[in-house]
Amino acid sequence: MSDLLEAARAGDRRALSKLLSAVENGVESRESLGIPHNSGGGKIIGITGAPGVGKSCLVDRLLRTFSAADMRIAVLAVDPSSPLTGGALLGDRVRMQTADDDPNVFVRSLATRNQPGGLPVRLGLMAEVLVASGFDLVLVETVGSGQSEVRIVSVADRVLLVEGPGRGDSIQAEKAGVLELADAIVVNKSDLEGAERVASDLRSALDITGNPPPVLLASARNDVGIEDLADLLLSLPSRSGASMARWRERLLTAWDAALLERGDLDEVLSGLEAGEFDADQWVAEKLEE
Ligand SMILES: Nc1nc2c(ncn2[C@@H]2O[C@H](COP(=O)(O)OP(=O)(O)O)[C@@H](O)[C@H]2O)c(=O)[nH]1
Ligand SMILES: [Mg+2]
Repeated sequence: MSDLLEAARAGDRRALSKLLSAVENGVESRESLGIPHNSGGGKIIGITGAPGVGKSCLVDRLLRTFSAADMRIAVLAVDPSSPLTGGALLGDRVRMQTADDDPNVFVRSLATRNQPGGLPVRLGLMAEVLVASGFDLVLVETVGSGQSEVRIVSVADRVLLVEGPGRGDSIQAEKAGVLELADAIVVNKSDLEGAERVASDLRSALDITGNPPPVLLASARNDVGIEDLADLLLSLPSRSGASMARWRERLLTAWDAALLERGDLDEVLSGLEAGEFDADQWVAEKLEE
């Protein structure tokens, strides 16, 4: 085991931050750290849903609840890159107020920097490093738009989809294919009108799948339904039937990572730009090798 991982396991937060940076920058790998492939044990939970639906507020409530039960919880918050700063937005840090002064809680924001699928290539390994560092649960909050909502299954053992009232969410999620992959759904903002309607619409839409995930109601604002949600997340079974879709996303993510981490990527891109070959041709050649 690397010294950093050992120190992180012993509760050294600076060592953990350094370790995560090393993983994020590709300095440390699964092999160098001796971390086994994720066996899907359920400790890594993806939290996805449209922007503004209340994911960060829910995560903050969950952190308090788990911490009060003396569990160690880590959060990886994936933010859209700001073209100006290239970094994470401040909002999530402000919202997750619990984080800074609670020894049971560790929060880290990550920028996506135009990664394919909207997720950082090494996000999965970072989450696994947190598990290896002794966290009982790792929550991964995604940007919640487009492909990242689906790609989260390549990283997370379980996926919680957050919905809210009044935005035609269920239809959106259906389009994005997230409904098919979610292991549980929480309709947040139950303090607002229309939340129960959204929940019952979702339940009836999902009933016909023969394999519906649980649909809960909660209000992060009023701290309602959070205990039930926390309990559910602790023993959430993987939804059967979502398995092939998961493996498909895992394969695509591994494929993207392999491509992006090629040493000759810049040359390939220049070749494409110069019209020396086209992308389909190049891929076909590599597949034959
Ligand atoms: N009424 C109501 N508003 C909420 C609730 N949870 C979050 N919000 C508000 O929704 C907005 C977006 O919340 P945020 O957690 O940042 O959403 P995210 O983009 O999904 O992470 C904020 O203005 C919150 O105050 C809730 O349970 N009820
Ligand atoms: Mg957020």
